Amino acid sequence: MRGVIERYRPYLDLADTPAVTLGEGSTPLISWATWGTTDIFLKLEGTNPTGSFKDRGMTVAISVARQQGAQAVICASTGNTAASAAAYAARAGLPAFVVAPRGQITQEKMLQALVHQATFLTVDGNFDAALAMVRKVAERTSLVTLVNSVNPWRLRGQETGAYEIVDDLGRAPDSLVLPVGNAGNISAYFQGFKRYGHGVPRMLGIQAQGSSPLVSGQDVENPETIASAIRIGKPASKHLAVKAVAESGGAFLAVSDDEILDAQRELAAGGVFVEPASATAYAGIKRLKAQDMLPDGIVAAILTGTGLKDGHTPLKWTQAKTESTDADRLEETLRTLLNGGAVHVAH
Ligand code: AN7
Repeated sequence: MRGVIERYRPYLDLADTPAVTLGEGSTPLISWATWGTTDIFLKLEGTNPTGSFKDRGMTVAISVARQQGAQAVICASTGNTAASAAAYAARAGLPAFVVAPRGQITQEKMLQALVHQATFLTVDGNFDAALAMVRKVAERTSLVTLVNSVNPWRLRGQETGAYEIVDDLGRAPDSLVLPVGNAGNISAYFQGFKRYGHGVPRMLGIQAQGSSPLVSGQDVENPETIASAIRIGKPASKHLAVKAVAESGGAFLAVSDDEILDAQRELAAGGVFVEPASATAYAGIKRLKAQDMLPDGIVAAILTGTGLKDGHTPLKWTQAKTESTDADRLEETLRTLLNGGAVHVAH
């Protein structure tokens, strides 16, 4: 497949818009575990071209922007939107401007924006302040097109994740679990399942405790969490997300940073390395399991971004053996670890 526009064009209402694509989408949906009457599936969105789910929306938003004659694109970002906007703008031959909260996005995401030649700016404030600023500027001038998820084409593109899950399973899952920051993705999936047919899952939105306005029902002035991608206190699409959860009989849930790190570690121990924001979804599943509240049937979790997006945070729980070795010491190490019961198997 050649990207989500070519795969799903009739569902996107794009008619003849030429696709600006990097071959996004068609990501793996893997069977992870069966616990009692619950089957857990994971959708690995980190396999998208820039390493996150944002590419699904960005291919559509930037294709439309280019067709409409945009001169440049702009976004605020906790990192992944910036990386994706920079790459797709580069592919389209358009200048990109990205505004990030100073010191609050990972170096890897900043580097992605820079290597694709975006103009990278920071604000002394959080993501919410950055988004308010770029929205104001995009309203004032027609020089730039806003490609945050308040641009409806972004959500249309992100609907394709739902289409793919239905194509893979032959129907919608019974429950869908996603990390929630600015609340665009949960809204897009809900819209997507409705548009594609074959059922709508219970939508379960997981937030980080220090950054959980949809759980408390109140905007958060100073959001805090180790999951920098979802450090967002005033979600732009909260009205859509609240509707998605209410209409589908779902819920919002908050998990602590410790639960997020523990979920990241457990996924990695099973071969799946995701960034902390994505581990938040799995932390939600673990919490429900621990409380014996895991729904029956198929539960699919959207793992939104690759672990390589944040190489620093896992240092909190990884251990490197730094001393040098030789054949004798290596053999001794193997004997100790494999016979001594020191090896932990995750499942
Ligand atoms: C890995 O890049 O908001 O609820 O500016 O990067 O649709 O916001 C990223 C969000 C989940 C939350 N997982 O999705 C940005 C940005 C990862 C993310 C989310 C983000 P939304």
